[in-house]
Amino acid sequence: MKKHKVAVIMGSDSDLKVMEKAVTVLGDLEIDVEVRVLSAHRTPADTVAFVEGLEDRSIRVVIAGAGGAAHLAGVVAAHTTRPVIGVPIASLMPTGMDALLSTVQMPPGIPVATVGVGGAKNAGLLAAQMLALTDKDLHDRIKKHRAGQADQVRAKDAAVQKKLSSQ
Ligand code: RP5
Repeated sequence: MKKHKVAVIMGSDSDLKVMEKAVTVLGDLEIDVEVRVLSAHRTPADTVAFVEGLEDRSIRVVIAGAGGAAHLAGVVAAHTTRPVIGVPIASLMPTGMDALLSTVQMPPGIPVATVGVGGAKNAGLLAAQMLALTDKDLHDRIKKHRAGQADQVRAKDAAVQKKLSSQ
């Protein structure tokens, strides 16, 4: 078993194509992930039961993605003091503006750290950075991940330079 555990939950299986980006990056950073479809309005009792059992299952951060009137992250945050990261998903409105405002505009007292529309990868990275506050090995893996990203940008830069210089 890995050292840390993060829950990645979503309002519908139609959100999975976005939310699997969080699952992938957490796996790359060697963090255990529990993935669930839980709806704040279609399965409200299951959602609350899931959140109430978080601490017993050693889940330290929750990433919650939903579209439309996206209240899943806020409902989860209301039932736990574990940090909750919200991912607004473009589903009912093509821009995702409905989900963005529903997730980000939490009234004072119950915070949800909201990433951009469809920003599940950043949600995974942010969860990892929270866990890395007390884990140097994980911190080192995050630094390595960033270095790999920088190498990819440099390779793209070199390719663009080469292409333009041959025109
Ligand atoms: C929300 O409604 C879900 O998060 C999803 O983004 C949206 C549509 O759900 P489905 O009709 O695809 O199940 O609750």
